[in-house]
Amino acid sequence: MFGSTIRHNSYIQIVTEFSFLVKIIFLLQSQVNFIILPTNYQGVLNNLSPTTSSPQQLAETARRLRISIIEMLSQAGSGHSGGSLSCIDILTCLFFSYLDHDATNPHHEERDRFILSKGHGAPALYAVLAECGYFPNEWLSRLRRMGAELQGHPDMRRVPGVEISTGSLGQGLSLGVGMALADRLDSKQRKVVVLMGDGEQQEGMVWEAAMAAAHHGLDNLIGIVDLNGLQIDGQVCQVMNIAPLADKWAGFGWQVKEVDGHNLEELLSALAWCDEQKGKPQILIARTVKGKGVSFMENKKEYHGVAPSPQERIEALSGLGCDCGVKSK
Ligand SMILES: Cc1ncc(C[n+]2csc(CCOP(=O)(O)OP(=O)(O)O)c2C)c(N)n1
Ligand SMILES: [Mg+2]
Repeated sequence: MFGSTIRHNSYIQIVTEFSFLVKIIFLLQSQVNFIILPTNYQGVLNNLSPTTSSPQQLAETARRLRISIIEMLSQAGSGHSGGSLSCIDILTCLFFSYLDHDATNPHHEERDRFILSKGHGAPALYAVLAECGYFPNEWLSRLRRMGAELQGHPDMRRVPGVEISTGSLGQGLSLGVGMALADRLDSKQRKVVVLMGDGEQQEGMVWEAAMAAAHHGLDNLIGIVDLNGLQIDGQVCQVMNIAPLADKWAGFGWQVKEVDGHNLEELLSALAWCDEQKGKPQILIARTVKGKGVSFMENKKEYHGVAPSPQERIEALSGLGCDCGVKSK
């Protein structure tokens, strides 16, 4: 009996030590990724300067944000490249020229709200929020790490500037309708902007929300569709066609405008057009290119949910006019 107690205690000790060892290996593994990835990432991000709102300055901001997206994803070793790059020009216009928001006071009562309904485009949102100063740039280098603030999809509980946790496609517009209705009840002048994917348009919940917004005449609500033509499995028109999309939104009672989602001037004037509309919600159908700005990713479904390899990172950065990190390889 005594012997079996000793044996039992040794088993417990072995199991405890083994699980401790596993924990150490696990911790080391997450750090190794950090150590061996060749990068002077932090230096690049620190060079980002404050932006203002002329189309030329916005274009330069968007270029640097693309660099930030590439760095973030390659350091994480996973994540959604294509859909982050297709929407970054739209986000740049919104956050640096259109939305009323204050990074020093993320819960400001009078702020406009942005919902990234296509939550897998989180790297684009994180790049923008860091540039605005919502959180330190160092957070970007911990994208998708276990326990880190910035996960693969935005978490409103952990990330300042994220209004709503998203990732399950189709839900953002309903949340936007709720916010826009609440603002009206509170007599607030705030705008709510919801960015959706084109594949996301296949979700039935989008159209229930679209109907409700028009029924309630929510002219404080703007929807934007990132019309890049691709979803996870291939072309949207082949998986389940959404055309004619403009007619569908018009049929649901929305004011519709089609724009080039990479033309900053066009985007800015489309947003100004939204402000003039009365009595109806507005939708901007923004034609974009998935992977825009990184030549080998453009229009490739293969880069929907794949990060650049170390070699691809260098190629992508050089295409974006940045040799940052190349020497450190
Ligand atoms: C409800 C739901 N179903 C499936 C997914 C998995 N998923 C993640 S991204 C994606 C494709 C989305 O395509 P699209 O809306 O066109 O986004 P983008 O091209 O901008 O990346 C899918 C199916 C999900 N996130 N949520
Ligand atoms: Mg798409």
